[in-house]
Amino acid sequence: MPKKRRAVPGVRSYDGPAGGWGALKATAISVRTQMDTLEAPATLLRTNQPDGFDCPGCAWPDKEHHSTFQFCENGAKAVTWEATSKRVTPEFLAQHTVSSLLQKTDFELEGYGRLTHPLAYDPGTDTLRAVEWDEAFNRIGEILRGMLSPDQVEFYTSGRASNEAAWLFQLFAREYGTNNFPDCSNMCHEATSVGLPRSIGIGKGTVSLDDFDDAQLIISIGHNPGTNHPRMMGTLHELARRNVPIIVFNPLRERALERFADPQNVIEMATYSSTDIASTYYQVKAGGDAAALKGIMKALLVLDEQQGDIIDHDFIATHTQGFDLSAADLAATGWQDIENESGLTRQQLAAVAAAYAKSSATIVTYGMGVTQHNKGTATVRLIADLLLMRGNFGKPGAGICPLRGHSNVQGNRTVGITEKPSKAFLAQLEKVFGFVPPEQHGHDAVKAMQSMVDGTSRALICLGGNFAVALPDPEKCFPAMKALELSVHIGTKLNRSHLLVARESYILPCLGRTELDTQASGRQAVTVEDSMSMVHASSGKLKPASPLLRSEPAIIAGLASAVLPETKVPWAELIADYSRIRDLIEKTVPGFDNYNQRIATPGGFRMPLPPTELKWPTDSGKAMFSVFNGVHEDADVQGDDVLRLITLRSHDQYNTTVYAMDDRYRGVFGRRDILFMNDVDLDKRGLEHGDRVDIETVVSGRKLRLENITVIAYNIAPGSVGAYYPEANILVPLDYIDKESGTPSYKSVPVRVVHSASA
Ligand SMILES: Nc1nc2c(c(=O)[nH]1)N[C@H]1C(S)=C(S)[C@@H](COP(=O)(O)OP(=O)(O)OC[C@H]3O[C@@H](n4cnc5c(=O)[nH]c(N)nc54)[C@H](O)[C@@H]3O)O[C@H]1N2
Ligand SMILES: Nc1nc2c(c(=O)[nH]1)N[C@H]1C(S)=C(S)[C@@H](COP(=O)(O)OP(=O)(O)OC[C@H]3O[C@@H](n4cnc5c(=O)[nH]c(N)nc54)[C@H](O)[C@@H]3O)O[C@H]1N2
Ligand SMILES: [Mo]
Repeated sequence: MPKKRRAVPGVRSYDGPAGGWGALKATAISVRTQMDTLEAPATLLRTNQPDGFDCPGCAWPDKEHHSTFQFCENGAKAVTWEATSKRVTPEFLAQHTVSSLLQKTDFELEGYGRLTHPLAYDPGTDTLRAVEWDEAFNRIGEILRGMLSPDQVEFYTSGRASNEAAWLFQLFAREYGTNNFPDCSNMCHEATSVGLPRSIGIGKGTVSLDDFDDAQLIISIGHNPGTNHPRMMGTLHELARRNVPIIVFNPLRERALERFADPQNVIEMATYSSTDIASTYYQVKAGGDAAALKGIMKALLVLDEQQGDIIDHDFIATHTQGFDLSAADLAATGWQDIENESGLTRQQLAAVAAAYAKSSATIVTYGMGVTQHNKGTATVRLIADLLLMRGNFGKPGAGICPLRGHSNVQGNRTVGITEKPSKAFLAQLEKVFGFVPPEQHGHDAVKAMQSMVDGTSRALICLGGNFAVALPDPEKCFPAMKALELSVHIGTKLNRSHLLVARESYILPCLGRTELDTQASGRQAVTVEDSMSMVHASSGKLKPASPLLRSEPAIIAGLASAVLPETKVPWAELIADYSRIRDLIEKTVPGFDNYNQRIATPGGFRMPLPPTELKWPTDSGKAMFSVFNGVHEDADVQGDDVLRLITLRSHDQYNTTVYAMDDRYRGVFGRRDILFMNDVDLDKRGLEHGDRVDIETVVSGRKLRLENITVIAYNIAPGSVGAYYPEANILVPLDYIDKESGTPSYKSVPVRVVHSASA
């Protein structure tokens, strides 16, 4: 008997499939509220077309990049949000103090529209005032040259930056003298970038879109493609219609993984029908994936003993090392521990093993549900182990598929945004440019912020993003931003990190992907690398939001020229024609041979992926099995009343950018102050659907609290609760990280939930 529940404002169950007409309607609304509607159709149709721009929405690839326009609700939101006709003018800023703007929500701040002028903070009036570009560059140059050490400066990159911008940015910082490169990847897929090289020799996925045509089984762990990689839904939809099993592991029932109506599919649209996506849906506990993966592998070993021919012993002997140790550890791991930690039964995990044993080509896809945990790196390695056990590399239809975040986050890393550069890369920079780059490793995102908190880092230069809001623990991060001597933000829209002003702060407004970028040699294109390692060109056509905007490469060149009077890099020449930047990328980064020629073909080219040819660039030259100690995450907190908090994205947001206040598929409308909780956990606490609660973090010596949140009954694994990012970041301690990769454990914060004291 379903429980009778009280009505909660803005909360109602969503019974339809994901996608469908609701997606078309939502797109129409974002076009109407943001864009000049005359420009909208042409702009949206240029998304991911050969002569168009790369969609800033996500890093999922497109077939050949010249197919017909693929409708995507959240891609359209990302485009219309950038191509908005709203503007943040100097007049507006003169009337609003920075302190008053800080009282606004993230949604309101970006909602004011595009930045139009370079801005400097004026402490006398507490406002941002327009400045000339050269005034900003010169003053930033003076301050940076005055630092005691280049290592007092942090150079942050958000993964929307193009290859050209990112490569110039690392060149600038390394010529200046530091490897401090915090980047959004450190909060995202760092567990992949650290774990996969240890297992298979490279930190990237190994599948292409074509592999999905040949796959016989998909295992999807910890990602929500209906919202975050919507174009992937077309692929999953096709597979489901061909009866390829899709096994999902996710604590929440995500609607798009259950049922999806493809807006591309005329019949589904006309008949209001939909397709079931997941063949089986396992509601694993938050942080329970390692246990589940170990259970599946343990069951697979048993099957192999019983039936033979399940484990690919030939593949293991030829291509791998460490299998025996891994198998011994699996044998020693008890079922009771596996069941407790995963929340799944031995029978369920054995059923997955049986399905896996039947498939001759399997792809495992995964996202933040795997990486944002304090054993994220070790869990990524278990996924590789599972695939290696049946030789699922180097053949069609098989491999590993980490779903990247920002549309060019993978490319940023490829071209040198890393705090741990290889010796070979540094040597090549020295050879080509004749300056000696610093060897000492620098800071990742958490270390950069910790150095700002303890006062050793004094300046922050951000190529995009919203550093302080994306990181955990605003109670520590926000004051640290304000204590800096200098902060500089290259951005398109106002956000909170810009407003947490330092002693001196500059905001430098840049062109977005959709806009025309004209330099001395004419219209320019930039390049990006998608989740499947395809590199292709992107160029916008829209008239820039303001005549004063500069491109990201031009701004970086302007900064570098002002900071480094003796520079060895011909910055102005490079900006006149971006193909010269690409020539230099080709000279300094392996895999970019004939870069300019190869991006002239629609669809571009693929970066080298040795594991697809059964080559393993690990130390041993073989793929390496791993051993995951036990089944637990690091948090040393037990207790019946402790829950694991997952922080996640709503359907209407892009990271810290909130487009609107709805989360349609989860049935939440017009609000974000929500905690999702299972009925069993509600009952245990004497709570009811709609009650106001306070949430308190259990791991920290400090008191981290989020108060007066509405708890709602939701189909989420018992023991796990969910709340929205970035609001819930206040509950995530800055040092609560995966020690191997430095990634914050955004998806397994131990918390207690009680009736709100303020209700
Ligand atoms: N529209 C839109 N698109 C985006 C973004 C956006 O914010 N909006 N962000 C971009 C970026 S930077 C990224 S990194 C990606 C993020 O894309 P996702 O990886 O999909 O990220 P999240 O929304 O954080 O959701 C993670 C999913 O993991 C599940 N999960 C949480 N904890 C666990 C766990 O312990 N185990 C398992 N198995 N599952 C778990 C959650 O229930 C949720 O369904 O999307 C990119 N694309
Ligand atoms: N609690 C919690 N925290 C998380 C996560 C989570 O799941 N839970 N996810 C983490 C993840 S996966 C990521 S990737 C990070 C994201 O961290 P970031 O990448 O730092 O954050 P974004 O919100 O994507 O950045 C938005 C800002 O980018 C600027 N911008 C937009 N377009 C452009 C452009 O074309 N050029 C430039 N220069 N600027 C532009 C705008 O000013 C906008 O305000 O957050 C992390 N934080
Ligand atoms: Mo991300």
